[in-house]
Formats: sequence, structure tokens, C-alpha cells
Amino acid sequence: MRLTRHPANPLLLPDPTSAWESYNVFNPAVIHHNGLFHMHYRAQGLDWISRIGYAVSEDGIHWNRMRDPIFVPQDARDARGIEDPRVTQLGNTFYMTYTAYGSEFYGQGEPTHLGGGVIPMFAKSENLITWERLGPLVVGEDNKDHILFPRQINGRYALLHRRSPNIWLAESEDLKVWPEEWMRPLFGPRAENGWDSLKVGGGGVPIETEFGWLIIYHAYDSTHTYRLGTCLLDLENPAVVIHRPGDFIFEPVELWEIKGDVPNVVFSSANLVVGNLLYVYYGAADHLIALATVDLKEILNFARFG
Ligand code: BMA
Repeated sequence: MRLTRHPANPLLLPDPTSAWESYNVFNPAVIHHNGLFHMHYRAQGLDWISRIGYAVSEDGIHWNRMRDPIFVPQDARDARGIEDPRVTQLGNTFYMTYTAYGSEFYGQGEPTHLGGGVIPMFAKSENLITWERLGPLVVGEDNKDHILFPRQINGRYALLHRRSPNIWLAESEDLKVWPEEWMRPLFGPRAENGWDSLKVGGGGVPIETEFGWLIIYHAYDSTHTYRLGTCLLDLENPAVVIHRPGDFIFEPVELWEIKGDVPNVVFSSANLVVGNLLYVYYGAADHLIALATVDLKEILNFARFG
């Protein structure tokens, strides 16, 4: 089973007339809200610093971008960039999880942070445009690819995150404190399996289905080729993996997936169901934004029995 590339790909390209998004646009979050698709995407321009741009679309294919970035670095913790947003709606509030890439000087003398490293962060918004910083999930470790589940499970908020090289689950009562004793490893690379043999990390917001939480994740192998895979987690206890097929569902094939800023990358942080289709938006070679789709029934069948 493979995802199908949309014929209009690639959907979003760097803008050579714009200082902040002239080199790369990639790794977007996309939600479907009030009849519109809303995209928050990572962009790099002349200074190579990642900022978050915003675009809106009626059909998910043709996008209108805002001229200026909507979320930009503010201090030493994110001075080198705001990366890889994921957006989850909880009630009337939108939460963005993103990776802050700190200045190489930040953290000197502070044991809580890997100087110049990455920090998994939260922000929230009521309108998808203005974002308020909420702070980190954890500090002082190699942790990214954190994604909030779209509802509470047994009274707790839940989140996927990545303690390298594995995908972990975290839980919280208030979205502020994520106790270490509630953090559990979910699954890791499969050395014997080739395509997901080195590292795995979560993709977009988990999708609630009658068969469990449908998860799309990325993985890479010894050639540093990024592919996408899928699995199903138990609805009421997402620490339980119901099934994880051996095969991947998507890999770099097109020229613009193989060549770009970072070669051989398809990296998704947006998987959403609209009608009967699963839309999987992805960054291609850390340079462009594209879309692949699959019938929801078909991917669920694969996730259950593949
Ligand atoms: C990961 C992340 C992504 C990126 C990918 C491939 O570690 O940093 O932002 O798309 O590498 O370069």
C-alpha cells in the first residue's frame, strides 16, 4: 500500500522575492477548520533561520500565503529557528507544538539545556495567527517530534514525543506539567527492517478511528532516507500498539523529493481526514511542500492487517 501523490505537486515553493522564505518551505502543519484548510509551515530565507509562515486554502491545493511570517524567533532559546510545527485543536483553542533551535551561546552554565540544541515547545492561539508561547515539554535532552492528541484520554491530555531514537507517550492533567513517571516508550526502530532501522518520530495529529488511533510516523535508515510508516494505538490506552505493519507507506521517488536542501526526505507533520480521504502534507527534501492522499478505509485496512 502506498500513498498517492497529488497531480498538482509540489503545492508550495520558496519565494525568491521574499527575504524570509526564499530558500526553503517545508514540514507544514495543516488543519481543516470552519470549511478552510489552514497551513503553518516552516520557512528559511537569506539568514537560514526558520520562521513560521501561514497560508489558507479552500481546497487544500491552492494556497494564499500571508506576506509576513506569523511566528518568529524571540530570544536565545529559539534564536536559530522555530521548526516543524504541528497544530492540534482542543476545544476552541489551537495548540502548536514546535521545536525551538537555540543559539549556540544559550544554556552556557545552565544544566537544564543542551547549549545550542533543540527544545520541544508549546504555543497556543485562539485565531491561528497570533501565538502565545507556553514553554517547553522537557529541557536538557534530545527531544522533538512532539504532537498533542486531539482529545483527553481517561481524563489526561496525551502527547507523542521522541526520545531519540524511539517514539514516546507523555501525559498531563493540565497541559503544563508532564510528569516523568507518566512518560512511556511506545515503539522504536526495527533494526531488521531496513527502512525504519535507525530512528522513528511521530507525524501529524493522531486520528481517532473505530479501530484505534491511526498514527503516521517518519523513519530513516543507514542511507538517511526518510520514509513514512503507519501503526494503530489502542483508543483508551495509547501506550498499547495494536498493530504496526512491516512495510512503509511512502518514500522519496520524485526528483524534488530526492534532490533539494536535504536529499531523500519525505517528512510529514500533517495528516488529516477530509471526507473519505486522508490528506498527508509533507516537506520534500526540506525544500518544498507537497501532498499525498489515500482512501481512509484503505489505509486503515493496511494499518490493521498489513
Ligand atoms: C529532522 C528534522 C526535520 C527534517 C529532517 C530531515 O531531524 O529536523 O525538520 O525535515 O530532519 O532533514
